[in-house]
Amino acid sequence: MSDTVVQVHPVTGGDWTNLGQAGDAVSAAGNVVAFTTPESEQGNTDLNGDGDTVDRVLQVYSADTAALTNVAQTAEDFVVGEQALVAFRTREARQGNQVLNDDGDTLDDVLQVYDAVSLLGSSAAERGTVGSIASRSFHIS
Ligand SMILES: [Ca+2]
Ligand SMILES: [Ca+2]
Repeated sequence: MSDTVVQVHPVTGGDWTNLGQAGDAVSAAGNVVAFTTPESEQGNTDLNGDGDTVDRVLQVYSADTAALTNVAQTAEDFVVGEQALVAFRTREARQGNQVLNDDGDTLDDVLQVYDAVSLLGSSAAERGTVGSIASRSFHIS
């Protein structure tokens, strides 16, 4: 089996950057590239820390900082917004049976948002925040 690997290239020219990560879905806006890495294609690495290697885990690359961040959350699907926000859908059962929407069960798909740059400020501490949308769950069939 061959793996699909994420590479990025600035539209203004320059060298390719091989992120060294498998990816099966990619979305980009501005300088932010988001993709999901199947753990099974990344050397059976547990990227979301739930003890298995069967998940597709969201990772985000910022061309501004050349930083690759493992968001460590499974993502069924995702979209990158114009202001470096990545919205994604996490199935609680795949995220180590974590309750992500404060309802006491692990049956839901929960919308989460990753702030790749930070709309709140520019300090490193404010970047990379993952927020769950509590008490909202939705199912896409
Ligand atoms: Ca895992
Ligand atoms: Ca739940």
